Amino acid sequence: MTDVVSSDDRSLHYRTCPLCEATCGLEVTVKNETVVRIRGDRDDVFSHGFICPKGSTLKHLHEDPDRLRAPMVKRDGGHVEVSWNEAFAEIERLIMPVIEEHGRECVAIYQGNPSVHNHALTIYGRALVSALGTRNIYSAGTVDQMPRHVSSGFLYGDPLAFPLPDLDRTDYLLMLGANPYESNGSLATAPDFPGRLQAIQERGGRFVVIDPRRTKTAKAADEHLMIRPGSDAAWLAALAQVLFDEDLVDTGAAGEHLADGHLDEMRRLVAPFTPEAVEHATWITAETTRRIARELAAAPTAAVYGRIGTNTVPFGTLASWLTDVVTILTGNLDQPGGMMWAHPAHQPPHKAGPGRGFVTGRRSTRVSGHPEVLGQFPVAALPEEIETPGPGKTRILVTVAGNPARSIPDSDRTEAALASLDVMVSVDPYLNETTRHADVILPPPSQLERSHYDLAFYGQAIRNIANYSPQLFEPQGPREEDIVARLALVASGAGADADPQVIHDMVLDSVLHTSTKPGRALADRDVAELRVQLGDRSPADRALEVMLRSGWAGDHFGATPDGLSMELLEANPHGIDLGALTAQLPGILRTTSGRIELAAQLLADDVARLVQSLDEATDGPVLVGRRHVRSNNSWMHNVNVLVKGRERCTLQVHPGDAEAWGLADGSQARITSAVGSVEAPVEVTDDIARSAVSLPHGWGHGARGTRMNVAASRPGVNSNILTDGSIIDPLSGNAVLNGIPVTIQAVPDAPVSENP
Ligand SMILES: Nc1nc2c(c(=O)[nH]1)N[C@H]1C(S)=C(S)[C@@H](COP(=O)(O)OP(=O)(O)OC[C@H]3O[C@@H](n4cnc5c(=O)[nH]c(N)nc54)[C@H](O)[C@@H]3O)O[C@H]1N2
Ligand SMILES: Nc1nc2c(c(=O)[nH]1)N[C@H]1C(S)=C(S)[C@@H](COP(=O)(O)OP(=O)(O)OC[C@H]3O[C@@H](n4cnc5c(=O)[nH]c(N)nc54)[C@H](O)[C@@H]3O)O[C@H]1N2
Ligand code: SF4
Ligand SMILES: [Mo]
Repeated sequence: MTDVVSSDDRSLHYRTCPLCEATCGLEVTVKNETVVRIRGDRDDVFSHGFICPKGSTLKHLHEDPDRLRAPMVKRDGGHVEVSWNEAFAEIERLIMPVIEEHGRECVAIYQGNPSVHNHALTIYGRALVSALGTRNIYSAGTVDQMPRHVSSGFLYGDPLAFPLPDLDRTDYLLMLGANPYESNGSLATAPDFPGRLQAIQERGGRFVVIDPRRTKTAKAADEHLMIRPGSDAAWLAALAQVLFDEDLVDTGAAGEHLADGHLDEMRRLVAPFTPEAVEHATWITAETTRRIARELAAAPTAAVYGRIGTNTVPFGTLASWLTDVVTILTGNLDQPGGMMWAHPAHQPPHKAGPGRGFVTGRRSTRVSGHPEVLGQFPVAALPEEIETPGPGKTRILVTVAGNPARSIPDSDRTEAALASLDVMVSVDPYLNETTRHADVILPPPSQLERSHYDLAFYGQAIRNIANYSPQLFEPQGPREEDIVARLALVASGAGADADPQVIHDMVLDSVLHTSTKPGRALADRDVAELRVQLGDRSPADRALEVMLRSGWAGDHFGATPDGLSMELLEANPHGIDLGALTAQLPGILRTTSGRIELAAQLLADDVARLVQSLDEATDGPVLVGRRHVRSNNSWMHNVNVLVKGRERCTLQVHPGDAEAWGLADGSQARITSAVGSVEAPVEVTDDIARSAVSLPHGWGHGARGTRMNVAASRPGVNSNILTDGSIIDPLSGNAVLNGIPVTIQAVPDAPVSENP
């Protein structure tokens, strides 16, 4: 029973919040087709009533007058509303001649962050990419977590198999470059992350935060160490060095799965990183490094968890790898209370044995030769691919749920590149800094007008959970999968009038085909027989139904009667808890050896660069980012209840630096990097390390041609004007967004005008 109708015509609905990775359960009260209240669902099996200030704003997003309800087409430099048929006809008219002249290598796609918070886009993304017929694939993954994929790919053979901190059972959490008190957690889906951290302390455990800022999370921690931005990899290597040097290595049960000789190779690789050798480069004293290594080794269970601050730096992949190395050396991999893998309901059971392994660099970018990773190119390289003439130049760009004009490095260059495209098409609900460059904008229904299942985030949740939310309101336009299907058909050359059902059938067939492959639970089943068993649902939900029913926890279309089905999920609107994480070794391994490749070659090869960095650490100011609980990257600044109050887009400066640079709290500073310059109001605070400064990302609104009126009234400045797209982590192609060298100057007060 999803809906409860009370006496005064109010009805209660239970939905999972799709806005961040925490997957909180919401209780939505509706009266007369209008949302009158949203609060945390106290009966949600995972979030138990927790909610953040963004959760209740699904109402505001749904009702936002600036949210696009009809497609927009560019006419005479501005955007005008058109019908859906006209929009697709316009796309066909614009793209086909360019494709005919330049071939499909002139097409590129960028998939932004909300496309993994939306199962329709997750399921239909591949169909769109294959219809576009291009290998120029970019996503927000290369301004975010790609290092974690690459290190997991090399270690375990599967780039999606990254271990998660077992927060609810750990005795000791070492957390680097993450601030879950604001972000609510990432690559570790754990609603009420703050509450789970407090619970570690309440049961006598400890959590330690490594961050150049004294964040809210750091303030709650038992210990906080201010680290030099970008140096986590070196510091983690030092922890490993101490573990070897002091004979504290005990790999525990995971030890038997390590590839032969790799432990010795690891010892050799980290040997140069003595605590003394990394002291200057990391700002952490040798004594402290030794103590933390000993604490990790002594703790009954410990988890080492790194996020944005460890990923979006020049050694992102090494830092990500070394978090797992320290985990393994202390016997905490695949152990309750350590780092464990989720096993989401929709996945098949794991099978032990050698896999296909993980490779990168099967092709490379045209201009700078950056290797492909996970089938993608680094998005930091997108602008140069658009600018640089010659065969293969990007002329057509499709963006889906992304705002690269604010989220990728070097925004001035990025926006100039977007403006120079032959054709740009965006699937997006807002006319924002990116979509203002689009020839056609296709707006999806609101979050309340679609169903929701966290396909991506249950794969990285700290418990195995299944929770499905039906749509609350009937969509006012086509569903997002219909939009993507029609776009795919136009792009494939089938024409603007082609029936999207063709794509829906293809997507469903492909999911059915996968779930009936040899070795799968449904291997001997007839696809036609399964198809008729599917409910009368939206196309994306039919594909989801196959995935859920064929997964390890599924009902296998009747063969496992107690298993998950859509009916069972609908009958459990607060979710189904499939339990704490369980040991997954060795079945999860997909390396060619079937073992953990602890010292995989490409990772080992990059260590020389890390050794070299120890001598290169300079003292100049560097810029780091930050998040605030009331923001969500670049796109929720149009919600008044979230942006009202004190200015949040400030440059945080340490009091000592402020004095040296002639800055006062509330004054203006000019921040200049190798690629750009911005001015921001100064916030003097000792919550930031000396010689680091911090600006949040995702601001810089009010650009000409955008239609986000609230955001334009509180524009802030865009920190990505300062980040440099030519500097990336070479193994993952991930952009460097933290530790940017900058210079800071005081901006003299504007002269006070004499006239009233
Ligand atoms: N300097 C700096 N830059 C950063 C970061 C940083 O820490 N520092 N963080 C990086 C990270 S981690 C990320 S993930 C990226 C995010 O990068 P992006 O994904 O490019 O940007 P977002 O700001 O998340 O914008 C999301 C877009 O999707 C639209 N949207 C929202 N919901 C939907 C939907 O359901 N369907 C569709 N079609 N569109 C939707 C919004 O209107 C918006 O245009 O930014 C990165 N950029
Ligand atoms: N409210 C809110 N929630 C969000 C988002 C949002 O924009 N707003 N975005 C969502 C997304 S897309 C993501 S990916 C997650 C990110 O989730 P988190 O990783 O938890 O996000 P941040 O708050 O950016 O935390 C990164 C921390 O790293 C620190 N840092 C910077 N450089 C370094 C360094 O070199 N070393 C170390 N050790 N620390 C460093 C920063 O000071 C910052 O405190 O949050 C998600 N949740
Ligand atoms: S923490 Fe994330 S999932 Fe939970 S209410 Fe806030 S935005 Fe939604
Ligand atoms: Mo992200």
